[in-house]
Amino acid sequence: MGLVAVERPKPKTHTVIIEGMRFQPESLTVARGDTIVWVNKDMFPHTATSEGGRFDSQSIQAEKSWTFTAGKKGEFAYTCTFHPTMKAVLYVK
Ligand SMILES: [Cu+2]
Repeated sequence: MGLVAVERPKPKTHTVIIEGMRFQPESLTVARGDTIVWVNKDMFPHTATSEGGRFDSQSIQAEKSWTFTAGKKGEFAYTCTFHPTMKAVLYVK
């Protein structure tokens, strides 16, 4: 009887494109430890700000990006504080 080795999946990197006043994809599911990169393709700043305060990119300038590593399970609705009609959800499993 040996020890059962449980392989942890390697963390992945996911990309959310911000373009045309939208987060793409609007719904993203990641695993704990994964990294999410928001890339602003618009010509003006946006933010990725979770409603519960879990994460806040602050202002992401045009052609810039912001990286967040998901450390906690949950469902995180987020928005852009400059454009409250922009809505998306990050699910961390
Ligand atoms: Cu915005």
